[in-house]
Amino acid sequence: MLQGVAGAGPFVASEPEVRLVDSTTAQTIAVADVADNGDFVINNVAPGVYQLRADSLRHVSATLSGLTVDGSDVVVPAVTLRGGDADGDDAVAGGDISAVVATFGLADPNCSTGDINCDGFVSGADISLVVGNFGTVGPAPWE
Ligand SMILES: [Ca+2]
Ligand SMILES: [Ca+2]
Repeated sequence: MLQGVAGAGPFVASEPEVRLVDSTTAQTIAVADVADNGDFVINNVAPGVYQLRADSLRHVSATLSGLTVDGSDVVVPAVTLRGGDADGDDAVAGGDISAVVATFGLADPNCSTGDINCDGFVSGADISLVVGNFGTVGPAPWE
């Protein structure tokens, strides 16, 4: 079993998922949804070395490499994904500022491109996320 705790709050609204990849074959072994409290569990993981990849809408992905599973339960550290990737290219850059500015002040009930924190509106909070995480490129470190 593989267990972990991810970010909470706005992160949860943006459909986070965690993907388990076999480090040898690069094949995806499992994809886990992340619960409201940030928990995820992946059961029946064969012994081996894996990479975990966490991703979420409007956030930059993060990876944890060299994860060894040897038959006992593994609890991974929490990860906080950095928001601000409005255009979905897994980096926070100038295009993301443009995307947020272009929809600034609008209601966005579907959490589309400008609503980074998925609160239903494109506002200063979304700009702050883009500016605060500007230059982040995925996959980011798992931290
Ligand atoms: Ca981007
Ligand atoms: Ca917002």
